[in-house]
Amino acid sequence: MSDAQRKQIMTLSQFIIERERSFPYASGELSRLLRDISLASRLINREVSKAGLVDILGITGKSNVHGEQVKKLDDFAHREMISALSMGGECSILGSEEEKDIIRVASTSGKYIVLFDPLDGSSNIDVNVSLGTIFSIYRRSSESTDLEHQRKEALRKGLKQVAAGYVLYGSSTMLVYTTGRGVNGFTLDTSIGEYLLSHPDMQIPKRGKYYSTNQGYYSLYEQGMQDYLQYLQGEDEVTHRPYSLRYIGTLVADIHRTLLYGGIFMYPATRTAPKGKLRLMYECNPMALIIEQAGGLASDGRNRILELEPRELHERVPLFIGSEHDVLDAQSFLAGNGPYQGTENGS
Ligand code: P6P
Repeated sequence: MSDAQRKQIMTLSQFIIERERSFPYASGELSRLLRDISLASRLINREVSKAGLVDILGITGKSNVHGEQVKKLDDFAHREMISALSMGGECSILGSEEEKDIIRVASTSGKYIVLFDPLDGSSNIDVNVSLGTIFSIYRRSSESTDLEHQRKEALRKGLKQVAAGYVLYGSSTMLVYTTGRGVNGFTLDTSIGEYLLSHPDMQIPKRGKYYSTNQGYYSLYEQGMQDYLQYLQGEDEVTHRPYSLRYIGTLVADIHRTLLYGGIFMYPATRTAPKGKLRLMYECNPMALIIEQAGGLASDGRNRILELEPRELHERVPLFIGSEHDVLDAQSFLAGNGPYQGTENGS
C-alpha cells in the first residue's frame, strides 16, 4: 500500500474527532456514543455472519410488542445494543422496537437518549438477506428520573435528533451516520475490527430510476399511489421511465441503495394498515434525517417526516423517502395532481 493510499485510511474514531469538533456538544460524548453503537454492531455482525452455522435461528417463543415472533438474532441484537449503550455511560434513556416501554439506564445520568431498531429485516434472517440496525440520538432536556417525564422526553420531533444512522449487514458491513453536517459511510474491516471511511460526504441524486415498494399491496393502495405506480411503469425517455423495481424487504438495504443510486422507497398506507407499517421514532425519523442531509426528501406522503409530532414510542407512519424530484412526484400524485410541475422534465 503506497503512502498516499495509507494516508487515505481514516477510522470512525479519527473521523469523529477530526470532523466533529463543531458537534454542538463535546465531540468526546458523540465519539463515545458511536463507539458504543459500533461495538454492538460488530458483535451483532459476528452473529449475523454465522447465523446459518450456529443454532441461533428459529423462534425464541417470545413475541415483541407487535405480536411478531421474535427470532433469537433479534433478541441477541436487542440485548447487545442495551448492554453496549448502558455500559458506555452516555445514555440514560433507551427505546427499542423489542421493548414496549422506554428502558431506563439506572447506573448513569447520561445526557443522551437512543432509540433503535436492533435488527431491521428480521423476516429475512433465515434466507441470508441483508439486515440492519437503525439508531436515532437525542440529547436529554433534563435530568429528571420521573418515568412519565422520561417517556415524554423520548417523544420528540425528528428535527430534534442530534445524530442518526444505520448499520447494514450486507456483502460488507457498513455504518452510515449524520450529526446534521452531511452523511458519511464507513465500511467494517473485519481483519482489524475497525470501521474505515469509505463513502465521504454522501449525496443522493436529485432523481433516480429505481422505485422500491411492495407492489403486492397494489390493490390496497389509495388511487393516487396506484396512479403513481402506473406512471413509473410508463414509457418516456425524458423522465427515464419505466423505472426499475427493486425491493429487498429490509428497510436499511432498500434505503441504502436509494441513497447511493437515487429513486424512491415507499411504504404507503394501505386499506388494511392505514398508518403503514414502519415506525416513526426508530425507523422513519433517523432515515429521514440521513436522506435530507444527503439532499433528499422524506414525507408521510403529505407532511415532512421530521416535523411530525410523535404520540407514542411505537407509532407507525407511511414513508415516502429518496430523491427530491421523485418524492415531489409521489406527493403530487397522492394529491391527485399527476407529476410535480416544479422541476425540469426528467432532471
Ligand atoms: P413488507 C422488515 O420486517 C420491515 O420492518 C422493514 O425492514 C421492511 O421495509 C418492511 O418491514 C417490509 O414489509 O410488508 O413489505 O414485508
